[in-house]
Amino acid sequence: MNIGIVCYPTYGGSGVVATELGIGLAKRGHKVHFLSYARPQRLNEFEHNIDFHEVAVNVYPLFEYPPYDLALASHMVNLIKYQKLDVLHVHYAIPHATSAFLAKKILGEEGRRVAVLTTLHGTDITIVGSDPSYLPVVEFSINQSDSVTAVSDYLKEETYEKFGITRNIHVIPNFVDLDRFKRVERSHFKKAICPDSEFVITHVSNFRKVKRVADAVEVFSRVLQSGIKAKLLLVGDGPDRVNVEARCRELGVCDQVRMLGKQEKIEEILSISDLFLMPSGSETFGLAALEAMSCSVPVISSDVGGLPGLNLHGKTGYVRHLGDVDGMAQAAIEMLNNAELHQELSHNARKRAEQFELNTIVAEYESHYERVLQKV
Ligand code: GMT
Repeated sequence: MNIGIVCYPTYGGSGVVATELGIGLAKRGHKVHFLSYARPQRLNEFEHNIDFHEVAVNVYPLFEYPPYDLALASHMVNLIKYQKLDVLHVHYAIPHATSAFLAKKILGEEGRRVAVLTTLHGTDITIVGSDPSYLPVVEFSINQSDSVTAVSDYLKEETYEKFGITRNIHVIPNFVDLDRFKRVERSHFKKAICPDSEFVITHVSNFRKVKRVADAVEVFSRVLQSGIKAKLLLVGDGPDRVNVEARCRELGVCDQVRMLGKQEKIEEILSISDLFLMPSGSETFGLAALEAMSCSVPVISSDVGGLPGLNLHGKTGYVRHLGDVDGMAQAAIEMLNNAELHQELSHNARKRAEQFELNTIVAEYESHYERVLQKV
C-alpha cells in the first residue's frame, strides 16, 4: 500500500506512535510518506520505503495566525494525487482530520479511493477538542473520516460522551518496541548519576500542567524523608518546568533531582531506573509508562483515564487516586524497601508490556487498513 501518515513531529505520544507505526509498516514492505511541519523526532535514521514531506507554511504579514491546516490540506492533495496514496492516516484529530476531509473534497472523484483514517490520542478529545472553540469542527471531521480508531477503551467512551459521533470507533492500543525498550546493562551511567548506589526514580513527560510533574517531586521528597537514598530523574521539558524547579527548591531536594531535558535514548535512562512515576491529571493511555514497563520498571500512577487499564494495581506497580501524593509515596517506600516485591513488580511490568508488542499491533493496523479500503 501507499500510506500517508500525518502527525505532530514533537516528543508527544501521538507523534511517537505515528512514527513507530510508519517505520513498522515500511518494514513490512509498504511505501510510507510522513507529512508534518518538521521531521518527526523518532524518524532519525534513513529508512528504506519512507519519505518525509515537510509542510511549509507561507508567512504573510496579514496572517497573525498562519493557516497551517490549509497548507497541510494542499500538501495532502498533492500526496494523494502524485504518490497515489491508498491510505491517509492522521494522528490527532486537530487539525489533521479536518485537513484530510478538505483534501478529499478538493480531489472529488479522484479523492474518493483514498481511505482517511483518524486515530484519536487524547487531548484532541479530552481537553482541546471538547473546547467549544473547536468542538463542532472536530466532531464533523471525525464523522467524515472513513475510519476512526482510539488508543484505549477509555478514550473511545470519552469520545462518545463528549461528541455526537455517528461512526464506530475501533480501539487499537498503543505499542512498544520490546527490542529497543528492554533493560540493558548501563552500570557506568548509573554510577555517574548515583555514586552512592541510590535508587533511581524517573518521570518522563512534556511538562504540561496535565502531567502534574510537581506531584512527582512531592512523592520523591516524601521518599527521601523516609530515609531512602534516591535520585529523581526528570526527563523532558515544557511549560511547567519553571514551577517544578521552584517546588524542588521549596522542598530542598534540588541536589537529588536531575533535570535531564529532552532525551533521545530514553531506554538507557529507563534501564537504570527503579521506579517510574506518572501522576497525571489526564491520560488516555500512558505510552511513557508502557515504555518504562517494557524496561522492567514498575510504575506508580494516578487512577485517571486509561492508566489503571495499563498499570495493573499491585501487579505492575501501584495506582493511587489523583493527587494522593502521600499514598504514592507510601507505595514507593514499600516497593523500594522490599527487594523481593520490587523484583516481582519489575518482572510483571515487562510481561505486561509484552502484551503491547509492536509487530502485533502494526499488523492490526495493516488489517484494519485493508478492511477500510474494501469499503471506500
Ligand atoms: O500526553 C501528551 O500531552 C501528549 C499526547 C499526544 O497526543 O501526543 O499524548 C496522548 O497520546 C498518547 C499516545 O496515544 C497517550 O499515550 C497519552 O496518554 C495521551 N495523553 C493524554 O491523554 C494527556
